[in-house]
Amino acid sequence: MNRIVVAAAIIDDTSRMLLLAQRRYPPEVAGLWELPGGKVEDGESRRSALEREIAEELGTAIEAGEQVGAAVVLRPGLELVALRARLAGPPPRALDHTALCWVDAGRLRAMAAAGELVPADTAWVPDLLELLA
Ligand code: 523
Repeated sequence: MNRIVVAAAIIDDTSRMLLLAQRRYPPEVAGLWELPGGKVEDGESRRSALEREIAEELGTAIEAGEQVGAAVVLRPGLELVALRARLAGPPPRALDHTALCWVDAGRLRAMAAAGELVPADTAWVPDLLELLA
């Protein structure tokens, strides 16, 4: 069966900044930065799954919207999809990650070039740069 992992492109429209979260595990990607999210459970929509994951991982609320970029195949049967999102609650906290940071387009480009993003998420950098422009 095909499982979906959803990830949040949380963008502050006023400051044109994107929220990144630093992974704590597994060792292969620990220390790298990602769009936070997790697996869609049976019976959940992608948006409600993402809203639940963000509540669990960041202790805040988002409104999830349209898909950003293309789906990325993580491995056979597991696809990663990014959704645009807007913060709709208190400042996010790193409950499941090592750290959080807000980045502008220039910083995102530099982090991607330096290999500081989780590999799968680098596919979305051009789409994210467009949203931050
Ligand atoms: N990714 C990924 N990028 C990204 C996320 C949120 C997830 O590449 N922005 C990958 C990492 C894992 C898989 O998607 O291979 C599941 O991610 P996640 O964060 O749900 O990890 P776990 O630890 O919750 O997954 P399980 O332990 O397997 O439930």
